[in-house]
Amino acid sequence: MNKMNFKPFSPCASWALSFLILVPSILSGKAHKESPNSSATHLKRPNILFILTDDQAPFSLSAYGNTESTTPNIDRLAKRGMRFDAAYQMGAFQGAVCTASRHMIMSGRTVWHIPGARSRQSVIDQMAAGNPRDGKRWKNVNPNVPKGLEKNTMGAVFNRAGYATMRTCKRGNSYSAANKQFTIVKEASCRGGEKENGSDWHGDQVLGFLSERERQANKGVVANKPFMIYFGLSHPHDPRNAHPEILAKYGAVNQLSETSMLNAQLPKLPINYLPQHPFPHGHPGLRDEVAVQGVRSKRDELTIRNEKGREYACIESIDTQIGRVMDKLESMGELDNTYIIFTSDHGIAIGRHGLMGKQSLYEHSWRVPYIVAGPGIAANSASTGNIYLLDTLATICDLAGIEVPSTNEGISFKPVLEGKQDSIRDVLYGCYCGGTKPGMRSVRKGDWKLIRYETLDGKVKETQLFNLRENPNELLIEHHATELVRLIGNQPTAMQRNLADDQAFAEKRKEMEALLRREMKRLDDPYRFDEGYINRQSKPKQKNTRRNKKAE
Ligand SMILES: [Ca+2]
Repeated sequence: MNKMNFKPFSPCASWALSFLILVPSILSGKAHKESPNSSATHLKRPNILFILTDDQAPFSLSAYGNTESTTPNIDRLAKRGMRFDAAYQMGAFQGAVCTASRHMIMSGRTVWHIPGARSRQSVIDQMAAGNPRDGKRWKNVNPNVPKGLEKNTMGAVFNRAGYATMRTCKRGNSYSAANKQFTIVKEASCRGGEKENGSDWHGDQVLGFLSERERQANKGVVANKPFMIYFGLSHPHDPRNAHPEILAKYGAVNQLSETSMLNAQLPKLPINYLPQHPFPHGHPGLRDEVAVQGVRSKRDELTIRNEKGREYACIESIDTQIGRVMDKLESMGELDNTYIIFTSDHGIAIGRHGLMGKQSLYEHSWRVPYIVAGPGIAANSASTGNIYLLDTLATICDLAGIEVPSTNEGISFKPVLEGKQDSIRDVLYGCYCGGTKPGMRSVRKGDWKLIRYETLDGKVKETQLFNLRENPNELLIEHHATELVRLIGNQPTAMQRNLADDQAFAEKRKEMEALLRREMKRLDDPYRFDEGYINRQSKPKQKNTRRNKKAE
């Protein structure tokens, strides 16, 4: 067992008790289907089950084309509903991308309008004072963050609407004031390799809530309110300790040893794998790049393939929990009246582009998986329409017939779910500046995507331009090297590279740069490129720091 995760009296230990309580319902086996003539179902307000994994790229799922991971229950969910191929999280101004993302999910607000974000005026003031790294002086100066925002977040909104609300999730790196708004809260960070301290614990909490609801309803003790469940899981965020029997399927181990060797069962290297990123990404000593258990700074084939195996094993455990909950809903006759959303707080690299973490704006980290199933949503459908994670609150309010809070800035994509509209927005903006400023920004419109970097006191200035239709994996010129072509087994096409410096695309680059500037302004991004808002005093750190250790 991993020492970091082992807590003798962890809430995870209550798994055994929960299991005993749940045994009768599990033993009752496959449940009956809801009666098709239950017209009352259509009059009932719908339930909401929001499933959020931690650090998961869409490409880890067979619903998104992965042929190596096994996720029968998420597949089943995708077959019941709609898959989104352009779902994104807006970004982060801190190493803990989780934290910013979860603030946006809970509040439906854009990235520079959430607690912790800096305002443009504060950046200008701090620059004028010559003290841009004074963290204390950054706080509480953003007029774009409404006071008492937590009262307009997911749990609070659904409580007011008469829903029974419940939340399970990892601890920390989220929006604690919003988390407390749910009526029932069961939090623990469960990233162990055993049932007691892994994803099963989160599954047990949801099953416990549903079983209790069933018991109460049978007794007629309480009115049968609709429910809103926030089903968060702690994995596949590292440490990716997985059940040994599942790991074996993927040829992986929780701890590599000096005698460990490559084997055919291990997942392949990602198609956009690189042994290192071509230039500094702007966050020296970042925890996710240097301190992930079992990986550290290593990017060799065995380390990356083993870590992919650990990731897939963790995802398979998550999938099992989703299956248990779906089966339970079916046995209770609630499945057909429940909107189920499956997504993650952001993506993750795990060897892609030479990176390990999620602190970049490549598709693997900027994008998220997003699947919605429920009443009125066409089965086995897909949408290429752009959505942000922060559109979730507006959408589930819309689906439930609840008024969207005035502080919300997201857009309901219910019309897309109903097949009435293809998309709700044309342009997507992304940011990451947890390290040196102004950091990196991205913009996407149609097939075109631009990423701009200005980091390390302006020493790094890079621009990438991709045509995602031609180059969905954002392959770079480095991927054309003979040695890598041989290793990965993929020969990139001529268009599969960064097109930013190609004269043939100079106009497109200009257009995308202008679009990015407009988006930065529109969204109150406190930084600008080429305006000197660069921290001249910062010194690149070579070693991990205590502050960065917290980055999740
Ligand atoms: Ca995360």
